[in-house]
Amino acid sequence: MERTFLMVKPDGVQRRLVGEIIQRFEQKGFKLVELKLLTPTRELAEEHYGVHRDKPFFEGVVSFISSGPVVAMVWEGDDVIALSRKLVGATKPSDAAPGTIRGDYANSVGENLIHGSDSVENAEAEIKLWFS
Ligand code: DGI
Repeated sequence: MERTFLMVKPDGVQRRLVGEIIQRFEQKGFKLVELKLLTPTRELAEEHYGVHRDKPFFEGVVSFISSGPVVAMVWEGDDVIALSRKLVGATKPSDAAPGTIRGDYANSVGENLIHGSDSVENAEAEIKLWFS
């Protein structure tokens, strides 16, 4: 059974969208196996987005993620990594299809409500980083 790491970002918590977002994954048939509310330290945010360290938006994304409470979660199910990415939707607002979380609720590339692991390797690393 596959597992993935999902996180409702600070904008999702502030906009009271936690319940709506969780409901979508429950309705899809996935199982919630870990959940915690925390304000990530800068160090944790930098490690989480380490792959983007050289990108111009790195500082912005790190500051944003560590700016307030997030809901960190582990979800389980068949093909949950790829299917979650479909429920989340594309990063750019102009590409995020209606019916996806970002397509329905986000209009900014930076403040896009939710993170979802994009590969088995990253899911394992992110679950370890956030829940060990
Ligand atoms: O996996 P995603 O969250 O869809 O996207 P990603 O892994 O390519 O990027 C991680 C986060 O970094 C993304 O959710 C928002 C931010 N980001 C990515 N590309 C840009 C960006 N932020 C800004 N401001 N501009 C970008 O081009």
